[in-house]
Amino acid sequence: MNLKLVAVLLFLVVVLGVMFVYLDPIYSFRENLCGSSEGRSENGHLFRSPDLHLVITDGLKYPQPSIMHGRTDIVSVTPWLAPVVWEGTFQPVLLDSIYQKRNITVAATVFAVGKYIRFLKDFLETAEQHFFVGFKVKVYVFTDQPNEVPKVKMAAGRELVVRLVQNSKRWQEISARRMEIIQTLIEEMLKNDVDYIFCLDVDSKFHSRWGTESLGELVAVIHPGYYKDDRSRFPYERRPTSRAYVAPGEGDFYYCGGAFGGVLAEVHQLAQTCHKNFDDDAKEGIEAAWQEESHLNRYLWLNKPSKVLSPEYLWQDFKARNSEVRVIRFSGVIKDYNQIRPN
Ligand code: UD2
Repeated sequence: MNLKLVAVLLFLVVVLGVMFVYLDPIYSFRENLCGSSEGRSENGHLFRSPDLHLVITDGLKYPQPSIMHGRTDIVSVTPWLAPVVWEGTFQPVLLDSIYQKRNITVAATVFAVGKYIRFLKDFLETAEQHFFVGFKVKVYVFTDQPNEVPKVKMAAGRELVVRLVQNSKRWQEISARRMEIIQTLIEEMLKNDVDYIFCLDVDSKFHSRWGTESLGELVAVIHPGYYKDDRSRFPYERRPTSRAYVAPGEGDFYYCGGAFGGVLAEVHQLAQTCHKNFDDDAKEGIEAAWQEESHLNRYLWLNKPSKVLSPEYLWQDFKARNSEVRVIRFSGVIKDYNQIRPN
């Protein structure tokens, strides 16, 4: 082969290589971003519909919405324009129709370690009655006593997955270590068909609908105990030496450790950050005032939730219902800490 031909061939190989390296990711990125539906616009350009917007079923009927009339006793949007979900601010028929079309799967995690196993039956039975009814649901139960997990009849499309975890001598450790386990679970789940995940306390029961209105990228629940208080009274971690520290004059709301969720990538980042900060604090001999709940609150101060659920989504049975709470959807049961905690 003469030298000129070799040079031309080499040149072609380099040009093709450059095109592959630079153009392929651009096309792949566009495809990933745009999804699969494809069409041609009027002027002949190829376009792809991203379907990121909400699509309803043609012919669906529901009450006319208004931007003039609605609830006036509560605030239903945050200063960063995330919805705050209260009864009367959403239309279940409309939202269910949108997410049925998307054929979503929702996962829930719940930990029942040591004596907390006694709460699991009610949690699971009431979840069957109220949590994403009519949708594909996977409930992941983490326990040190897999044989004690109650047999609860689940509807078609709903599944219970039991995972073994270690017990601990300290309840604080059990509660806080959930973040690490949730982080690992999500890393596994990414291969599965799960779209959203909610992480919930076991010592609670569902009393009313918890459904598609709660879906969002990063979802947090306002704690029922502090939503009328000035933020100086919130039980944030106040020692600057902790990675959960929230300074005076900072913080939006006090969020619950007992319920949060969102899409997998967002909840993964939240769990990973809270787990790492909890561990790094521990190495320096510090444990935040409310363990992972304090780290969660620090995280959600810096990383604003895209949807906020009102205290309807985590009430406490010992509290009388306030008038603005028209529906209690999920509520912590009354428990005797001396009876159930290991320390
Ligand atoms: C609050 C939070 C909780 C957590 C904790 C601080 C709410 C309603 N609860 O509740 O989520 O942030 O403060 O650490 O916001 N668990 C066991 N076995 C045990 C102890 C705990 O399985 O021995 C699990 C169980 O799923 C329980 C959860 O950890 O629901 C939280 O523990 P908790 O309910 O005792 O925490 P509590 O009431 O202080």
